[in-house]
Amino acid sequence: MHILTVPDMTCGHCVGVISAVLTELDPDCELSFELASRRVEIGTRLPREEIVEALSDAGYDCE
Ligand SMILES: [Cu+2]
Repeated sequence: MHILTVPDMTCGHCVGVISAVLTELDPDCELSFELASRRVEIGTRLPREEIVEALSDAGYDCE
């Protein structure tokens, strides 16, 4: 489980893009979005660095 903060995740479109990126990386990942606080919870075995890199490539820097 990783918890990331994605400052540029501001609307449902962003959630859709991020969801698609993460699902492509790991079709079995479990995602929970909290738009107001810009948080994403990601249940996956993927290493955190791989997720951060993929989201960055998609235009969403995160920490
Ligand atoms: Cu958006």
